Amino acid sequence: MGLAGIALVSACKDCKDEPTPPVRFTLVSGSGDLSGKLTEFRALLGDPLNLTPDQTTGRREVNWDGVPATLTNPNVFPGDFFNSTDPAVAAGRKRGLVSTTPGTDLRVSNIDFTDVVASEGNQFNAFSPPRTFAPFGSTITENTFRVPGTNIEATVKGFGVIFSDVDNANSTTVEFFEGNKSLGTFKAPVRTDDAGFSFVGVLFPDNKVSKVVVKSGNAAVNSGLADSWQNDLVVMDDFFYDEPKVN
Ligand SMILES: [Ca+2]
Ligand SMILES: [Ca+2]
Ligand SMILES: [Ca+2]
Repeated sequence: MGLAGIALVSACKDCKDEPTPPVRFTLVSGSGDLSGKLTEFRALLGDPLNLTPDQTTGRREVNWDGVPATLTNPNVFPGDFFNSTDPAVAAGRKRGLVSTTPGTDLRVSNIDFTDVVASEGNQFNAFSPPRTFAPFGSTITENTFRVPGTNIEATVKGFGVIFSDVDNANSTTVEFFEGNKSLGTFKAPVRTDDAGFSFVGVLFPDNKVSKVVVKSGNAAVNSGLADSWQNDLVVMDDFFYDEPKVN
């Protein structure tokens, strides 16, 4: 079972209005063998796994593995790749995800970023081989949602992400927003086995999540720093979210 909880979003210091009601959530997180955690989180998001636009239930997943070779390894990955609105483009690119970074670029790798951080080849792993994902010039990736195949802004109830090589219990977080209001920040657990994967997924039954800010590590993958507890380099693989909708 996931960890159900409530979080007080903001203390109302001097205001005379009613305090902000607690936010209900279900957290699913873990490291090591993630299979049970993913089964649990997929069930929370709902079935089926949607592969085409015009859906109202179920979930979406992005494993980066369908990204073409021309957009893999150079710093040219367009953050709206999985929200194409072009009728001529295949349905597989219409998943309603738009990612941006305050850094310089987004990058998809099929070689575990070994061309960037040579010493990390045996630490970064693809959960779904061969491709993984990371921001450059920053550790932050901001994710928003659209009705798949359109530019219509949408929200989700839940979002989860698999990380590779979390060494520091405070380096890697996922923060959820409803409009400008933070619904909470959740930490990824440190890696616990040779595969090195960690997962964080949170579902908010009463809220409309419009933005998910992922902080993967506390030093950018291309910082030139060696991976350490202090300068923890982390990459991402699979994303999971329920069908983006106008609620
Ligand atoms: Ca993958
Ligand atoms: Ca490491
Ligand atoms: Ca690391």
